[in-house]
Formats: sequence, C-alpha cells, structure tokens
Amino acid sequence: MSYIRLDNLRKHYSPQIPKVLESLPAVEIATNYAPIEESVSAFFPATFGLPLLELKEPTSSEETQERIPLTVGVLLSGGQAPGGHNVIAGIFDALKSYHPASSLYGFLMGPGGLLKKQVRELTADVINAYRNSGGFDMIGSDRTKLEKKEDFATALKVAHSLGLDALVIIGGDDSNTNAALLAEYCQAVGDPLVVVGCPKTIDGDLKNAWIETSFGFDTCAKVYAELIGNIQRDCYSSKKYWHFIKLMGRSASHLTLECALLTQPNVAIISEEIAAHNRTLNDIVTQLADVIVMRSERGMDFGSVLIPEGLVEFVPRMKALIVELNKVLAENAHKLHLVKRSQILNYLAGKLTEESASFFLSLPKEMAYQLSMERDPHGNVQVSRIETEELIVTMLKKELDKRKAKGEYKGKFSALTHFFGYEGRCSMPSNFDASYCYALGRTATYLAVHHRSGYMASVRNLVNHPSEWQPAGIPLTLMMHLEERKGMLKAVIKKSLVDIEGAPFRYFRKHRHEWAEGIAYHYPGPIQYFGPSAVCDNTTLTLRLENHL
Ligand code: FBP
Repeated sequence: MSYIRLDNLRKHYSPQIPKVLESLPAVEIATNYAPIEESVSAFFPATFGLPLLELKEPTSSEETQERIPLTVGVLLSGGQAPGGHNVIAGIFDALKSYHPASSLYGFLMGPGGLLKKQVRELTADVINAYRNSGGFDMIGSDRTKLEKKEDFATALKVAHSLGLDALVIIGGDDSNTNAALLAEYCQAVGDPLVVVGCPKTIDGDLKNAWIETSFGFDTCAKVYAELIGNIQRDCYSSKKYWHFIKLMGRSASHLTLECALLTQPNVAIISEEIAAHNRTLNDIVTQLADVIVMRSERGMDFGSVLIPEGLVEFVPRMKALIVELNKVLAENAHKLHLVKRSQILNYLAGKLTEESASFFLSLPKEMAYQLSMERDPHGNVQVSRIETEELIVTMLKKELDKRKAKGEYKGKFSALTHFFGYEGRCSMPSNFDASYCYALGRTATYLAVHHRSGYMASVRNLVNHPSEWQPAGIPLTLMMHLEERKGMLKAVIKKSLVDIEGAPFRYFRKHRHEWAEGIAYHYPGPIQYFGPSAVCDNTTLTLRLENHL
C-alpha cells in the first residue's frame, strides 16, 4: 500500500473562493452606514469617517487604468492562529494575478522585524511550501507594539527603502489598532502607503457587526473539542476521574463556549457570566461542588469541566487585585530584579491596598507568583501561565472535605487537570479557515490595488458556501471605542466578549442542566479535510447559532 503524508497532500488543496474574488473586483461604497463612535474622531482626524466598502464583480467595461506592478509587505503580529500562511498565499496569488511582476515581502518576526528591516522576499517557491499549513513559521511573529511616532517614521522609512505600495498587518484587536494608527500617520504626513489589516486570533474576540469571526478560531475550537471529546470518552469508560480542562482565550470565553457546544461537558464556566453576576471564586467552587455531589449521589464520581484561561480576570476581587498589581509592577519595574524570589510576594503585598494584600497572600503561593509575572508588551497578564485549573481543584478538595466531614458527600474525588492552548494554535487549518484566510488575503490585496488605506479586510456570509461569501473593507476606526489604557483614554478596536444574551450562550444555558446531570457527551473526533461537505467545510456552532441555523 502506498503512503502519502497528509501535510504534503494538503499543500495541493485549493481553497474555495468567493465568486467575487475570482478576478479583480470593483469597490463600491456600501449604503448601510453603521452608527459611528464620534469620540474616536479626535484620535483619527485624517482617517475617521471612511465609508464601508463592498467588493463586487466588475462590469466588463469597468477597468480602464493600466495595471502597474505592486510591491506589498506583510507581517504577522501576536499569537499564532491556523491559516496565517493562507492569508499570505491569498495576498500573493491576487498580486500575481493582478500583475505578474508584482512582488511580496514578508517582515520577519512581526512588527519587530518591520522596525529592524528584517525581511525576505516571498517568492512562489516559498509560498507553495507553506500553502494550507498551520503555524506562522514562514515569517514568524512577535508582539512588538507600533504606536509611537518614531515607530511609524521608521516603518515608513523601511517601506520606502523597499518601494512598498502597501503593508498588510495580520493581527488581533491591538495589532489592528496599531495598523489604524500607522494609516493615520501616513495620511497625516501625506504618504501614499496603503495600510490594510486582517482579523486574526484564535480567541475569537475580534468580531463585531462587520467581522463575523477572526481566523483560526474555527480550527482551534475543533482541535480542542477533539481532545475534550477523547477525554470525555476516557472518563466515561473508566468512570473514576474528574477532568478540569483550561482552554485558551485570553479574555473572552468564545473558545470555551464553542468547545462546550461541540462536546457537551458536565460544566463549562463562562467568564462573562461570572462577571455579570459578580461571582467570587468561592461561588464558582460551591457551584462545582454541588454538581460533583449531585453526580456522586447518582453513582457518577466522574465528569468534565471546561475553564476559560481568562477566568481570573473576570472574578471581581481577582480583577481588582490584578489592576493593582499591574500598577505596582509597572511603577517598580526597575527595582524588581533586586528583590529575592523568596521575598517578592511580601514586597508586592506591601504596596497593595490592605484588602488586595490579604487576598493576594491568601492565594496558593504558585498562583501568587504567576500573577506577579511580567506583563506582555500590550500590558496583558499572561493568563496562559496562570494555573487557574489547579487553584480550582485545590479549593474544591477543601470544600468537598468539609462536606464529607458534615456527612453531605460520600463520593470519591479524583481530579486531573489539563491545559489546551499551544497545541491548537498552529494546527493545520480546517477547510473553513484555509478558504477564509485565502479569501481575506485576496481581499487585502484588492483593497491595496484600489488604494484603500485604513481598512480591515473582511469576508462575510460565512455560514453559506464559500462561493457566496461577501468580501468587504471595514474602516478600522469604525470598530473603535475609547478605553483607558495605562491611565490614559485611547481609541482602540473593541474586543468582543461572549454576549450572555446572544444565541450561542442562550443555547448553552438552556441545555447545561441536562449536561450536568447525566451523560450527554459528544465526541467530535478530528478535523476532517475530505468527505461530505456538511462534515468538512462547516464552520463553528457559534456562527451557526448567531445566524439562527
Ligand atoms: P492573540 O490575541 O495575539 O491572537 O493571541 C492569543 C493567545 O493565543 C491567547 O489565547 C493566549 O493567552 C496568548 O495568545 C498567549 O500568548 P503567548 O504566545 O505570548 O504565550
């Protein structure tokens, strides 16, 4: 029998593309204007108020201008997300079909590579080696922020030295906010460089009225759901463990919710609900203990619990502590290396309010250390490294022991913890993400061809067949609102959290009691790349429910 490696075979997969993107589309101004956050205009005097754009099939007489080769730069920013290479492939193919002498440069290791002019030309050989593959290793990524005037001036100098007509920034909300700032800078200094963004993040929190989902979310959720399903089947087979599974998603719980919809665990904690009801860690533990006791009484000393990695930041008391710690860490950054590890917790506690200090010191030591770790360049707590699942299990053991002592619980609690994060972020993109990313890349190129700067490439109608997807250009400033960052009001792209009145959460709320009480596990199995379209081309349940399917 012959043998073919899937990753090799996959290089030859042809993403399905919207009809509109098969050849150079025309750009039309959309008539359905959305409400605008006027307060943002002060921060973006040159680019605020751009119209929404739709890409349409051109009429045959439409293109009159001579085509001149374009030179475009691209960079990946932030955490990896499946499909990034296909965005680049989409940009490349559209550029070459626009004019074969066009060229594409990739900046190495993200925005940092742009500032240092670390760059490689992306030729057909390079692109072909990475088609439909996971990861960002074609050019790498980092979390360098582009937000200072000097950074923009350096970026422009680099762009000029390479003769760039356009720069495509593939990133999440913060990276696209920075893309908007660069576009604004270019406009303000009269530079013709076109800056276009693409919506990336496995967290799924870069979505709004115009962006249906960020790329990578679909694949990641499917990978995690496969693993959760496998664990649940093991759990149901041996009937002896409780599995506590933390899932990536720095702030929003979209990944946890989608995985819950796909696998129907006994419990899924959704951070946004915890925050909405002002629940404490003790409330969460009490609720979990109630489910464990109830299942035990029914003869089921086993189960599955999904925990979003951002949970700690949504528990009000913890949130207050993190805000204080952020400030203390920033103010004392230059002195911290002088403090011994054995003294660091007391040192930090000494600088917190009395209430936060006593809460901080009451936490398990490891957790307190994890909360004190350096923030990422955007000021975020590195929640992936906080072992919330361990904290919850430790607290649960105590609570169940108490109940046992009172004769309220007779079961056996044997807990195992897991964290699914990095194992999903670079996986081979699903058919959906492969096609979606490719379409985003083509859209970005066509926005550049039409000199539309300050836009995010968008592809909509995603629950339909890809041929019916609708590409568009969304003004970056349209997605912004004002937020306080490091004590200052800034205009930033708004992060989308789980809407607890939205259809996906309502579906979860309606069913979670039956999932808690019995066995309703689903075992989704691995991502399918071949087979019936209804199995291998579908996207998330979140999107289906949001579209009333
Ligand atoms: P982005 O928001 O940049 O897409 O990154 C998302 C994410 O994968 C989070 O889910 C996670 O908390 C974080 O990155 C981990 O970051 P790092 O790669 O720096 O450890």
